[in-house]
Amino acid sequence: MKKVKLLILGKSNVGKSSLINHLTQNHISLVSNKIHATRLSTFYDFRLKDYLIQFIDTPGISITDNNLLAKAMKSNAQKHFTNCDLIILLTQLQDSYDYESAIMEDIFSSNKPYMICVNKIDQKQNNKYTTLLEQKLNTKDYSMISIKENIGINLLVNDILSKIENINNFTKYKIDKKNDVYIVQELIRESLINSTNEELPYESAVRIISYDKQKNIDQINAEIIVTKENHKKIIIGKNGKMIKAIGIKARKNIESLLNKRINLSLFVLVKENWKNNQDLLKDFGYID
Ligand SMILES: Nc1nc2c(ncn2[C@@H]2O[C@H](COP(=O)(O)OP(=O)(O)OP(=O)(O)O)[C@@H](O)[C@H]2O)c(=O)[nH]1
Ligand SMILES: [Mg+2]
Repeated sequence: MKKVKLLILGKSNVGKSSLINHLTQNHISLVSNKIHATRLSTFYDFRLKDYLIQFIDTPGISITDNNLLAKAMKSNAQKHFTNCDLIILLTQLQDSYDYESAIMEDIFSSNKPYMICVNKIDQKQNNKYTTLLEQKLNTKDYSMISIKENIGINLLVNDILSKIENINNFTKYKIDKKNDVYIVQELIRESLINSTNEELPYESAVRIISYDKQKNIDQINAEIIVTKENHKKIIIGKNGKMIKAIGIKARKNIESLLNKRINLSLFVLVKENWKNNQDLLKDFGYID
């Protein structure tokens, strides 16, 4: 079976991870209404006719942040330009397409086949946005979808298929051995960021410290890393109530994904400047 690497790019919050979950019919990639949700480029398989599509989810790149974490997220997405066969630029109906036109420059220089797809058409219906998009991106060739309302998805899949059928040489890039661990790590972080508010989702990270695969039940130990003592207090909660809830939610999602029971132990740690700590960012898989 031919393996096709499909890179999904786009601004934070446009629905890149949601699209992967929808197409793979699995809760496999972290989804959140908080911006800068995804931090890792992880791979997810999807069978389409004679092809195995390997979606590459990417973090929506921040243009304003300048710490090592923001740079790592950017290069995380960019390194896959050379390691993919097809690119989907995902966007939405909005007032400005400056971000997308900047990404289009990178897509053009990669010389890879690409598609433009507009998500969340359930939210706004105004020609002014599509006119703006067509002007800014200089094209009328794009698909319109709503993942939430399941609109336009079959057409998008057909478009993907016809693009793939025109590709002659597929890239041989090998997926990181730790991909499965990173998927679990992101699902724990999903539970964490969807249970917390204000700056906490952005000030925290998750690291898998051990992953012991057993016949009946896997033991996973993970650390939640935060920048301040009071964040630690919030995450643990009164009598450990909060961390327990975060663990239960994450465990349920991981178990249904793996189709196996797991035992998940979470520990909270304060590391003030983790966003600029190269070793920690490496441990999280954010940099090579
Ligand atoms: N209304 C509406 N909301 C959607 C749709 N698709 C996704 N969302 C929501 O948009 C939010 C962001 O979705 P994500 O999939 O996490 O976005 P992302 O592009 O992966 O974001 P980053 O990981 O931060 O780059 C979530 O709250 C989704 O539920 C849609 O078609 N319509
Ligand atoms: Mg995402």
